[in-house]
Amino acid sequence: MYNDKINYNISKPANTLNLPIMKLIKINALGLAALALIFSMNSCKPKNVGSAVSGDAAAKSYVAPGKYDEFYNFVSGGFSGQMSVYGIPSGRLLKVVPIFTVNPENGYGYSEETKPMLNTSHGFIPWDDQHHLDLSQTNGEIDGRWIFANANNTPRVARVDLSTFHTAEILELPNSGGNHSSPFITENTEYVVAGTRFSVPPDDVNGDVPINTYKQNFKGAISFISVDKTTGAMDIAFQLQCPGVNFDLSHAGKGKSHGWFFFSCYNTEKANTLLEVNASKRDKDFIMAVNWKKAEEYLKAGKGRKQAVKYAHNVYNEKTHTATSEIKTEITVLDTKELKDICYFIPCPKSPHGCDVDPTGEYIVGSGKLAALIPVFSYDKIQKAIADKAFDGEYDGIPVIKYEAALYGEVKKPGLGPLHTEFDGKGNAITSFFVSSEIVKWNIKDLKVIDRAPTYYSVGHLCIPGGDTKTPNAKYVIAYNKITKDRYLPTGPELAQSAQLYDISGDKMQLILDFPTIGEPHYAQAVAASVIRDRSVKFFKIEENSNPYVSKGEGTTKVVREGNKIHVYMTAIRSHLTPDNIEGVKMGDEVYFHVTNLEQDWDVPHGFAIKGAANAELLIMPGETSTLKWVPDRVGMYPMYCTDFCSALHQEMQGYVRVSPAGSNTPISFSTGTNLPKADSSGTK
Ligand code: RUQ
Ligand code: CUA
Repeated sequence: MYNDKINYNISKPANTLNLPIMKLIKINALGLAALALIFSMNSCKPKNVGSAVSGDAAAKSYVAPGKYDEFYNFVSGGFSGQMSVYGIPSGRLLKVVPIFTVNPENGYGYSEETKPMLNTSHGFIPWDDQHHLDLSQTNGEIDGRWIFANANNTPRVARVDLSTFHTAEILELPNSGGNHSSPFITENTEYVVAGTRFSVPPDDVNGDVPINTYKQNFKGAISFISVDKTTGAMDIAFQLQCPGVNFDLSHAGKGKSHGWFFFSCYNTEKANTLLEVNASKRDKDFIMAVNWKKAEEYLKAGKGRKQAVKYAHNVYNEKTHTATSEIKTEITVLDTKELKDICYFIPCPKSPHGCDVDPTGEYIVGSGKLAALIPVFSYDKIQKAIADKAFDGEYDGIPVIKYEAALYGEVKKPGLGPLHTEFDGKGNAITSFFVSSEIVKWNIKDLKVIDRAPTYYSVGHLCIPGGDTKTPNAKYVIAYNKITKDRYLPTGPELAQSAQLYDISGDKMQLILDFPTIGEPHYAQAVAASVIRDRSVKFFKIEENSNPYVSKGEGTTKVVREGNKIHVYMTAIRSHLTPDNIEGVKMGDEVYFHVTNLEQDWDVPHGFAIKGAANAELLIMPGETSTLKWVPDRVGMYPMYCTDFCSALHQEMQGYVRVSPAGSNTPISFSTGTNLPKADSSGTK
């Protein structure tokens, strides 16, 4: 029946079409081989792709030139380390925000002011794998202030300020490896949580142990990061030490379940090799329910243990336009094995991935990557099970709630390879299915499938504006796909990363647009444009600029030698740099160009570049000061210029730096327009 239904409704990748679902339910060694086969054959082309988009689709996603989109869509960049921002429904790319990666386009991570943002306890790390984003909330609704981002590889959480679209803060996480279950927030942004994907020996014990001592020596950690209500400043409030499973994803309770957090866990087998097989042995893994209000009580009662660790905390200051990095050395850890009633395990079939909570806070959906059904758990039943001690023993000292005691019901035969679920706020859920390449809408109350639509191909994530808040805005769902295959013009071995937009305002989900994305998209967030757009900073006030190297007018520009360091206090305004003729630089000097953009107008950045700089350009916002370090490598004449087409005479916005041999007696001099070099008065030391 299941197969009949899909055959009838949609075109399926041929290789997965005829696989009897029963084979998938009993996973044994053979079943695993079959699954491996499906996962590797997931990208075949449905036969009637051309008919998948109907006639009025173009009109639905059309936003006329000069008109604004209705929604902002913030999309994680995966291995690009960036976040990109699109307009919905047009799919137009509005901005790329570098977070965990250097960006030569605007000098992030290259300018002296922004380098500290990428500092870690391992030193400067210019890249990461950015998977998940979460918009800040107040009372369970998106408030438009910040968006949080995770870094998987070198565990970090970032906060991006949505008035500037700048990365404002980055916090490294100790005791973690592969910060995947992150950054998920509570309904008033009290906390951002970050669960470790890899369990590892804690940072304060000797990690030089045989890998096969995993079961004895490896621990899981979940960080609760507090967020200051006014400034957004982050801090590790406490960490939970947990059994050595792998935390995958999570979501906070909301409404009635506010005070709880739910985490999907896999590798409850505690395997340390060939996880593909060894972490798929148990019939059920877990969702871990965390009572964080209880954890707060233990913390207040002094039950935490201080642990010596090392982690970086980087903060960007919009007044000095400068980041600072501090290495911190202590956190407080709560041991969930000793401290009862913080954590409970709920059995969840087959390596759960997405862990999603519906808008009412009552239903918790676990998506087992290898499961042929979707279990829906009930918050009320979980509470009752805890009160009744309806447990199936313990796992590492933590009670395991009986599956039936926590279960509201199962969505039967929804599709293959469920990953993520979003909610429409009208009592329905939409789940992505990687293996069967489709999105499926089902009713939360009766658990019946209502509609399904194919994706091209192998969908990972889904996004409904506000889809994980108390008040979803269910006009669209956006699917973020893992494979595009034949959907775009060929571009060599790698094809465009892609998203697809569906209109879900009617009974049937309707595909209306394909649009490419930057990097591999994972979690995304969307919100009505009105929540964000009026908060936008238009320029930085020059009188508030407290960068130590600012020049607030051309009269204060200067060139100062301090030993072999030369500081150029420079300004940029349409259409010249001041100074634009500089002499007296010698081989062996390090030159710092501190460029202040004097413009006080929206959207007038100036750029700065100089020949031979082993660095990116600067892109300096109006009212901002930014610094480029340059070490000339040979004697001669070096052109410099503005890189951003800022005015009709942008091309004239240029100048020269003369570099003389070490030991020459060319004095420091600088000028603009006079051709009369003026010697530096503030001192050649
Ligand atoms: S997670 S595909 Cu990092 Cu993308 Cu679910
Ligand atoms: Cu300034 Cu071009």
